[in-house]
Amino acid sequence: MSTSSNSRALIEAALFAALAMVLSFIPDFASWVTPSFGAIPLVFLSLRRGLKYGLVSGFIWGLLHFVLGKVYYLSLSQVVIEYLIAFTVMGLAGLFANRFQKQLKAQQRAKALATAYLASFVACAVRYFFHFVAGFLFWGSYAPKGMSAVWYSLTVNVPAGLATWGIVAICLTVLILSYPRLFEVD
Ligand code: 218
Repeated sequence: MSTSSNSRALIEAALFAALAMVLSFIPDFASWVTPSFGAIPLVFLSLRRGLKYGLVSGFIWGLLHFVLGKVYYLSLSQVVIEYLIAFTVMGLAGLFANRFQKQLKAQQRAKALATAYLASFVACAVRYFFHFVAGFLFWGSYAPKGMSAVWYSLTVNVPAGLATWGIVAICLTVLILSYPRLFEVD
């Protein structure tokens, strides 16, 4: 890869992190179960540019929460898990970028869709696994009376992860079926 296409990819990673951050400002209409809309541009970028830039973009997205004061702080290890690690691992969708790109090029739309669903599922599952862990370690005191911290965290973070996967899957479906060239690089 030439230096200039490397920097183009990096610039895209930063731009899509910024876009993800803008979408993070959509109000939490369903408390902690509200889907994370920023996951849409993040998974898109990861499928377009691959694992490395996906992880970089996720890391920048996480950092932007600190810059813009949008962090729910309970302790240092909690914010490291929930804002640095959890946002960065969304870039794992990029693990599937090569397979996805080949399928798109071969016009295998159904296969490309299936790969995109798998990639977004893995990204959401790993991210919300970290929120689940932080949930029972740090957020247990918010559980309704008599509910265990682990069960409380599951009932919050599993629906949140599924909701996030759902909106990402819907948007990827539209993009892949109607604007597949957006995923192509140069
Ligand atoms: C049970 C529970 N409640 C709240 C949180 C915190 N949490 C959940 C999901 C996403 C994020 C990142 C900001 O959107 C945070 C801080 C939790 N982990 N568990």
